[in-house]
Amino acid sequence: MHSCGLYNALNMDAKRGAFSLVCILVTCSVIDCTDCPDTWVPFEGSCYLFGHQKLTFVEAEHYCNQHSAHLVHVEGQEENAFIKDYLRFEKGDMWWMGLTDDEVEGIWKWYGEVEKPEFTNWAPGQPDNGASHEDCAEFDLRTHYGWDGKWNDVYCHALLLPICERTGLSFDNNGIIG
Ligand SMILES: [Ca+2]
Ligand SMILES: [Ca+2]
Repeated sequence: MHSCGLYNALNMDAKRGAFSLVCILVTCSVIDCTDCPDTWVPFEGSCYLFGHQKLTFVEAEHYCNQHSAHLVHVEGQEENAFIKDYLRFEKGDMWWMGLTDDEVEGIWKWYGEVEKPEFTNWAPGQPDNGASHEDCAEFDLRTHYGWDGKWNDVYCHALLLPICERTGLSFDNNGIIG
């Protein structure tokens, strides 16, 4: 899918799809665009795959690796908002991101990275390391909690849906820039 940032904003309002042609005609010449494989969603230079098979955290990371990706690393407010908005139109209310405190309790890190995350969006009272055993983070849209996609730690062997992220190809008026 060849698209760009404004496309995504429009996309959310239109429940996806209807504005893609508008984007290609109007905005791709003025805003940098991201090229993604089919079924992947572009946003700000990355491509996202919202999986439909429930997996454990490790299985989900492996699933993403098989697609040349990793479980999503949320680098800031805008990326977080993009994902939350997208999930409102998806079936499923618990989705993995690549964040874990499996190595050292209470020290959350993006899987495979050394640095601690600069941005987080935990739900009220989370992470709570429930039953002393919750070491993997998810977007939680369960209505009875009312967290509206905020982050929660859960048992890593829970079966949740994966969100994969990989680098996209960016374009400007002259073609590929990265
Ligand atoms: Ca924990
Ligand atoms: Ca929790």
